[in-house]
Amino acid sequence: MSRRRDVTVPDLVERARAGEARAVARLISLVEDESPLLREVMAALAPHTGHAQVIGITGSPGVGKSTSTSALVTELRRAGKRVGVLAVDPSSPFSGGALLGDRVRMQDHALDRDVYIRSMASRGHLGGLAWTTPQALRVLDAAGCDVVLVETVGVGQSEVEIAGMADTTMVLLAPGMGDGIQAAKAGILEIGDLYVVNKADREGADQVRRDLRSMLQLAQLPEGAWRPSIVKTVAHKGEGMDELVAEIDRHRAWLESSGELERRRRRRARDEIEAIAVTALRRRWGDVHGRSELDDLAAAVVAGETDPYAAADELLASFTD
Ligand SMILES: Nc1nc2c(ncn2[C@@H]2O[C@H](COP(=O)(O)OP(=O)(O)OP(=O)(O)O)[C@@H](O)[C@H]2O)c(=O)[nH]1
Ligand SMILES: [Mg+2]
Repeated sequence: MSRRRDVTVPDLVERARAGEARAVARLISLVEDESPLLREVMAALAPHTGHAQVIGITGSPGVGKSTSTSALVTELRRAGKRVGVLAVDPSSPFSGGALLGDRVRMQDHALDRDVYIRSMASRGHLGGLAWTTPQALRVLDAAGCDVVLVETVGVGQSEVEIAGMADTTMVLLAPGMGDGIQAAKAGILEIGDLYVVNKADREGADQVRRDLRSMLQLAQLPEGAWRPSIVKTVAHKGEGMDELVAEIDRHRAWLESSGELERRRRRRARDEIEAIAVTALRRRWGDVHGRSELDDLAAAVVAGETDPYAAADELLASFTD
């Protein structure tokens, strides 16, 4: 009965491309719902992608990612860019919930037609973050965003995954959060193109910067490699945002001149194809829905009736049947 059913994919795509927020929202919901329509959606979007600059923003809980994102949006809007914001919560199966606070921090932009803000959950999805985020990015890209900011809280593997999806990855730190040690532990020193010491109005910001700089200097970089820069900001006052945008632009120019942009995008497409293929394989084997062929084979391996290699062969053979 619902009118929604009457909406066709070409119609939705056309409206999203014209910048209609509701159509964009609907397409991203199709991603979240793992809709069977996605195949058609992605085919329709493909010719219109490749324009958006994707910037990943990560860091420990509370460092100021959402506040910085909002301040960056302001700065990018001043430069006349259309901006998409994707807040990905890697720990929640529900969108909106944990990120409600973000909406409040983003309300400056709520009425701006050239800003599209969306929270997205990823847990509970068959392919997780690796599967949902790139597809949502395609939607925003095709919808005409010049820049898409992807905020993810740095827990577990999520920041490394997001870094793989972004052209430029920004890692936020703040004084008083034991970030120096945390940084080394979580391996964030390998993923940042830009490091932001936020809450520079607080004591200890210069120490964080010094610690970070000396840790970054230990890295052996090949000739011509990008040397990550460090910017100090006070996000809720918008301080340092002009410098941050200048560094983002400088990194962008390096990405293009070095050929790294193309390399990153190909690697991203590779990961995306892999995530879709692996998801399809898992679904086929019933990995998530109750008893499956995989369970049966596992039981056989435990019982010594077969070995893992033979079992894997059997599983793959069943896929090509
Ligand atoms: N003093 C000071 N406070 C800041 C600054 N930037 C953000 N805050 C405050 O820090 C708190 C956390 O900011 P958020 O932007 O929500 O941090 P977040 O990293 O998005 O947090 P999660 O999404 O929960 O991981 C808020 O109360 C902000 O107002 C800053 O530069 N200086
Ligand atoms: Mg946040």
